[in-house]
Amino acid sequence: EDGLAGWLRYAPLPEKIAKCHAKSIPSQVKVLGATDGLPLASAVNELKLGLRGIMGKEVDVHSEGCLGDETPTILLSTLENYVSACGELDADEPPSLEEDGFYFNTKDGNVVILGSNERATLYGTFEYLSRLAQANFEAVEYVDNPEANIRWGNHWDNMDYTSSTHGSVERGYAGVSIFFQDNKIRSDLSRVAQYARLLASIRLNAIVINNVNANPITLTDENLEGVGRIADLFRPYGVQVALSLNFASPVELGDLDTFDPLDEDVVRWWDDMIDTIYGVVPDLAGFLNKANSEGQPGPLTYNRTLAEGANMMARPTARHGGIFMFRAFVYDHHLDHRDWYNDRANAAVEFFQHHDGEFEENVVVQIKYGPIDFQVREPPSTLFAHLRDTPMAIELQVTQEYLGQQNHLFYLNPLWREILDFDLRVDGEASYVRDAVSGKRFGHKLGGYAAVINVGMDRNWLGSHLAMSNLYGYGRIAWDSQSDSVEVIEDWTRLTFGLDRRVIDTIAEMSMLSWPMYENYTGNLGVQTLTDILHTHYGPNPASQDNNGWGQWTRANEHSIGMDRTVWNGTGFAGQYPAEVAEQFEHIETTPDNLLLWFHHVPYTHVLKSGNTVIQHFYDAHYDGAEAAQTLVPMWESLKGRIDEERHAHMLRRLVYQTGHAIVWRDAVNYFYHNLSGIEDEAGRVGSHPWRIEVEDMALDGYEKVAVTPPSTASRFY
Ligand code: BDP
Repeated sequence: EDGLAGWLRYAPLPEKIAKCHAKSIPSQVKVLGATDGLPLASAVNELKLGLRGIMGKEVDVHSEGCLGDETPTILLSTLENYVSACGELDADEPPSLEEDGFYFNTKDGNVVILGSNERATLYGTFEYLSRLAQANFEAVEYVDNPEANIRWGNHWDNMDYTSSTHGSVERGYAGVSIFFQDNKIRSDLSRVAQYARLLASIRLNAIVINNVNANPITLTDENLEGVGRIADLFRPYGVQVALSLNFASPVELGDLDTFDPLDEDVVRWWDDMIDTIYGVVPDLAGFLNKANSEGQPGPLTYNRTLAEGANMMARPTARHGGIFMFRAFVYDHHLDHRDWYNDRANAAVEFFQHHDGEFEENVVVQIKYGPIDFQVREPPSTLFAHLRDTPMAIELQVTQEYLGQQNHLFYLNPLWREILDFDLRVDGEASYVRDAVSGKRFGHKLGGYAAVINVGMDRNWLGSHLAMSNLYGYGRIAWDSQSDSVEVIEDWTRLTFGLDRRVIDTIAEMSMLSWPMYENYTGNLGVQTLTDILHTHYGPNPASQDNNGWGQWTRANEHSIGMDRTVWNGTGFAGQYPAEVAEQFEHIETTPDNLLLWFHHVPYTHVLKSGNTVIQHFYDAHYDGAEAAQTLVPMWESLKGRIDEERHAHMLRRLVYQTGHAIVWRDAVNYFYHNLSGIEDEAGRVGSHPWRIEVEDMALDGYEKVAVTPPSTASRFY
């Protein structure tokens, strides 16, 4: 077991269970209208594979026929095909299906799976197999519709070629790209075909294959032919390909001397280019663009608005039925850090609020969940409350940038739920982030989810076996924002490691512990994740947060800490929320402790609602977090023999590393604030570990020194 199969292992059920339920599985499959290379055909293959694996059962497949004869049948079809071949469905209520939704019925001895389209039928098939693999044989009948129609993955894969990487992945921690190698599309794309199955099984419907920091050469004829080959591998699973575009392509790739979005030649260049791309991939989902941010080109370069820039490329995309995802992650990374009133968190609303309603209908603004950048604790982006006339999507990260880079266990669903469940109170009415992004709150058909996924060539996809629960969990939450985090981790565990209750409970416990634990030893009270900010976004480096232009500041000095984002005395960010929420965050008394330093600048001696001072909370939380991390290894060790040796050993190494690194984090952060504030830890721990040997006191003989940043990347566990 190397993890390659992910949660689609189709492992045999325990013999007793399989035997007992064998009869409830029909031996005959009827599939209506399957064409090779399209999702219905994949559904049949998957069904055969799954039933063989899980139940040891072979089935006969017929390409026509209706329900009704005496033989129990598994029926796979789109609802439309079924009705035209067999007439109205015999159900109490005719199923009301939305795009990508399916009807599932195992009640009357048959298994009926009817999708609103082909990929929906495939989703229903995966659902059936997932139930079986979890030994769930309950007879049920239901309709499952998605909450949002945009359920995309984003890859930050680079089309690059350096001496050390051949297709690197930005913020990727699982090997090189499965798509690209040496400035080209890989000739062997077998991993892509396997990946397509995983994505379809969690109901993602599109995947952006290249980095938002896009290399224009993705669009050369040769590379587009390769994009076509990639699309051919995703198509059978109903996953549409999308591309990130570089705004300066007309200059970088074409022979124009401008990329001004209002220049006629530029408009024509993009029209032709987008036609060409759709000529190669007619069912391309659309495009993603990062403009005027972190050095990327965009319309602001020519004093054109962001809307003018997005629309120029969205128009030809619309002609092909595509969606244009436009990122809201626009900010100035050369902010003057000495200016108390400067605040990167304000940027998205400042850049976008006056352009609401100016975008073409197929433009969706893609917004990171927090106003800064994937931190361990952020309030939701204020932009979700400002774009009423523009569809939105929320951007999440499956890749654990800032969050331990797949070396630390961090189960993300609880964090995502907290953001999605936040009520922004627009116009004093219930306005949950989940309803803003699904389109429900402001009445848009388009809307949904994007997540940055660091899948790479590592056999276990994400670098760590347990991190795969985040990819699985992302699919679940993008389909149903209310999915319960514990249920999700339990389902994933059953599918990934089997039915042993002890294994399920232990992995659920470790996973549910992971966010509070990581927050405790990395950055408390909303101060953000205190990682190295300038390069790796990994190990502890509280000193790197301030005194730079990037704007992830803590404003820590000898006396006090926190970003004052109030309207009355600070950067004004709190005022970007609708009135009720703004009022809450404006005042220290009504700001929850866990966001205190996000909104307020207070002395280290400020007393929290918990009764503790800020500094003592820092000290205690870092000890608590690091101590909690020590429980991971014994918990995992207790599963030895209950799961396969290979995955057990692999994870154990990571967890051992994490427990050590948690102590490194604890001491680095505590020492830093202890030195800065000069305030002693009431429990006398900080600065006094008799057993601790500082690195300065160690000597190595016979080694040559090489600089490694951060030092932990030199660890064999990295
Ligand atoms: C930051 C990442 C950087 C990305 C950028 C983005 O550190 O690698 O290019 O976000 O989202 O979090 O565009």
